[in-house]
Amino acid sequence: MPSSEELHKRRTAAVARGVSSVVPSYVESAGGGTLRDVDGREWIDFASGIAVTNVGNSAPRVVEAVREQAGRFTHTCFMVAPYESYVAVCEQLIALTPGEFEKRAALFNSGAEAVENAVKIARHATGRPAVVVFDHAYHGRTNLTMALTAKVMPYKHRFGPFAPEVYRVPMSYPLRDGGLSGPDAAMRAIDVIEKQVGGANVAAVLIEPIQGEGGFVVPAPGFLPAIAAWARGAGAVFVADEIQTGFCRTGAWFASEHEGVEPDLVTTAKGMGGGLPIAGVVGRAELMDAVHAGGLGGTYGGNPLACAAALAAIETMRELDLAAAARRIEARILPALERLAAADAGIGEARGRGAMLAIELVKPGGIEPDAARTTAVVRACHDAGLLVLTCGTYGNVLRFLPPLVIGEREVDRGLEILEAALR
Ligand code: PLZ
Repeated sequence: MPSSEELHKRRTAAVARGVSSVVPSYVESAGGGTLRDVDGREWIDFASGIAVTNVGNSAPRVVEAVREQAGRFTHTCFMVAPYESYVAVCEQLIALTPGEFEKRAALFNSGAEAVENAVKIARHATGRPAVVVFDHAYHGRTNLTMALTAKVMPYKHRFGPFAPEVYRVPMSYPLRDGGLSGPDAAMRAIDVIEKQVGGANVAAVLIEPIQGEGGFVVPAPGFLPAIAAWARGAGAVFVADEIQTGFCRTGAWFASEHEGVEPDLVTTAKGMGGGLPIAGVVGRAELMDAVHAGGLGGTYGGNPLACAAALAAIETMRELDLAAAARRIEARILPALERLAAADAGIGEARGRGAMLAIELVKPGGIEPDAARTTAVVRACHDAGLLVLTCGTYGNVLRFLPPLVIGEREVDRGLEILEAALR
């Protein structure tokens, strides 16, 4: 097998520079909570391919289901000749998302595509144009979702013009808004919506219940319910983007549950497919069914291999109770992060839920972001074999997203590496 160094040379000559990688090592195999590279090094996986391999890499049920499906048929296009597994995945989305009301679902290929379709559905159902999003939000890289995403570098720089009728309002960000309460932060956002957009113009309010790329920002308690209640009152569709938070990641099937919020629509992807590309929009039947027949779709949406993988991943999450596993990961990692934060004036906060945890690095004595130290710590982690990612508008958040099936030994080893890297 070629070495990572050789592969890097080939890559530079073949792969566009715009597509970059976090580590220079090329993967040979992966499973559970580790990856092995082509140079024979083992990595502890605190990334899960950006919150995707919740059930682990090559989870046995997923592998078996994909293999079995590949032998029967690989693609017909659900819009041409339908098959059961697509329907079954929609049934699972309906059963697992919050809210006992009547729902429908539709399947797509990527998170961005799910978000685009949620906006299409909300606009169609309400007949209104405006979409409200939040500071630090991340919703994708397609044209509409770039407009919905907050951060310019690297996501939007020189890629405009962007889609119109997108309005950004302040987020609840306890470390950075002076500890504004959830309801007060919601009032601040609602005031901007009412004064600058107008409730009657809003098709959708779109929010990540815990922000992902934007910095693992957990809004203050009461923020999400207040925003959802306002949307209901204004006749706007409340859309929870659970693409990163969904499928047991935060210790519940969906993060909206922690605040008792029942979104009108939920977007899902990532963990849903156990590593295969699949995404969904699920929510109120009257909204989903408002769209005319033929108005939603795509060649590959709900591809049979991806549906087989999703059904197997969901079964694995149920059988192994991976929501509980995520809570156990939180119980093991978060106190350790809090101890590190207490001893290090450069850690502004340890936060997160379940297996979606982070520390935000700041200049000692205040909350000025420390991106340089974040980069240095991440590099030291990589040198020592711990795969971690950064995030945040200011690039100063270290995030921890282990597969939910990771072993305690790997978690503890990962924390040791992190602690040494911070030193
Ligand atoms: N909504 C909340 O987290 C994807 C993006 C990585 P796609 N997050 C990882 C990168 O740099 O491209 C994401 C998300 C939330 C939407 C998306 C978009 O999902 O499957 O990447 O399109």
